[in-house]
Amino acid sequence: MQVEKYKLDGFNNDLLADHKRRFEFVAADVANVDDVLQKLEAFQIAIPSWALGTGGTRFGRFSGGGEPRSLEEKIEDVGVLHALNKSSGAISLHIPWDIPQNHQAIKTLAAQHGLRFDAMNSNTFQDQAGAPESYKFGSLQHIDKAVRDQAIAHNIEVIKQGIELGSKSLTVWLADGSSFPGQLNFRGAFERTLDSLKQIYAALPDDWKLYLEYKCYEPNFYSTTVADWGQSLLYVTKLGPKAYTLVDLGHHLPNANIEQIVSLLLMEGRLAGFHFNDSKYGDDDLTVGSINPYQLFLIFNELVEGMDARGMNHATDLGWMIDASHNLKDPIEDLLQSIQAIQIAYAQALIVDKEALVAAQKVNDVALAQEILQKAYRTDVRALVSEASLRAGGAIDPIGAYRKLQVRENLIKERGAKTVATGL
Ligand code: AFD
Ligand code: MN
Ligand code: MN
Repeated sequence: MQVEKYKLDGFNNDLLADHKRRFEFVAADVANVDDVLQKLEAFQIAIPSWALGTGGTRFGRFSGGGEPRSLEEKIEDVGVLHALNKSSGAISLHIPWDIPQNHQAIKTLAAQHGLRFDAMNSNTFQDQAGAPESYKFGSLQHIDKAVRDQAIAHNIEVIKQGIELGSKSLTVWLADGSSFPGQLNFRGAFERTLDSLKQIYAALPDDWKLYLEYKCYEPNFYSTTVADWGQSLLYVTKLGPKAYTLVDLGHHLPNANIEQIVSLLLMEGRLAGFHFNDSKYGDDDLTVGSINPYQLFLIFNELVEGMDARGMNHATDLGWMIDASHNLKDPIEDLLQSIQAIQIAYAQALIVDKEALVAAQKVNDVALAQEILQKAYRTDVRALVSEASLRAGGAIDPIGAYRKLQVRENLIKERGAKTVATGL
């Protein structure tokens, strides 16, 4: 399924006059509008291969029609997203949910859609058919060296797959931990995990990064071996300069100040990047910005401030990815909504009057500091996001275009109404 350019142009033409009016209205108020548009155009958010099918919970899964049945079809779906918003120019694979058979052919297909390969994800939280060892009691932390060796070898294999595809990073998320007091010696688990990670780190090419993701609970319910940013930072600091801490927005205890975590990780030069999602209760994996868009804006405000303080390139120096699950909505529509929410928060952070904020902070003018942040947050920047998409060759309204061009109906015709995405 390809989004045909002439159809997209026809769709845009119908919206153009209205869009121009809204764009000029907001642009008149934004001093750095060209800079904002350029940064929005450059900003690409990777799509994980596991987000293209309907997700589920441990109680059930209600699959949708036209789900991708192979890695090739997942790449095509990301191609559709990217054609519509010009901001989804990368895909992140999960081994062994995706196993590329012919790397060159997969790379060529991705390039045809304007996609590159983002971080590679290993999987030592599920047992694979035929594997001699089980991860029931952990992987890199396991008391039995044979299990640890199997998990280490798997991660090294994932690096090799990534090298073939031109990826530059490995994301390690561990389900390791314990569900009952007394089950595990915390220090022993840490030391074994660190030793295993060191062996994986040693296999990283020089221009690669290792992202260590933390999560406070689940699937283990008493302790997690990489539970929070402090623990992740401890591991990555001991590993070396190619190791970084990855923040997944859903992996914190309630009310955690994620924007402060981000600021300090950036200060230390140890922020790997993001897995974006939103949540009400835990690792809910809901659409980005659907529950707490103000928090997302505050996070982006710290990201922009911290990246600028270190002279970093917003688009390329950190890893940006969505990690959400779509249990109710069409996954492609959900992803389009998530990307738009990220772009809105980013644009709002870019228009914060930083000089005025610094001046207000210097004299402890708390009310003014809040006014400055909320002025940016309350600006309707949607027309800026649309303009960036239009200039890059995408849609003024990506979800509107997706519906108008009947993409899902076409995918169902091609793939069938009863399909289940691979890897889910
Ligand atoms: C699980 C984890 C984590 C990870 C993903 C892929 O919670 O978010 O990134 O699996 O391994 O959802
Ligand atoms: Mn994640
Ligand atoms: Mn998660």
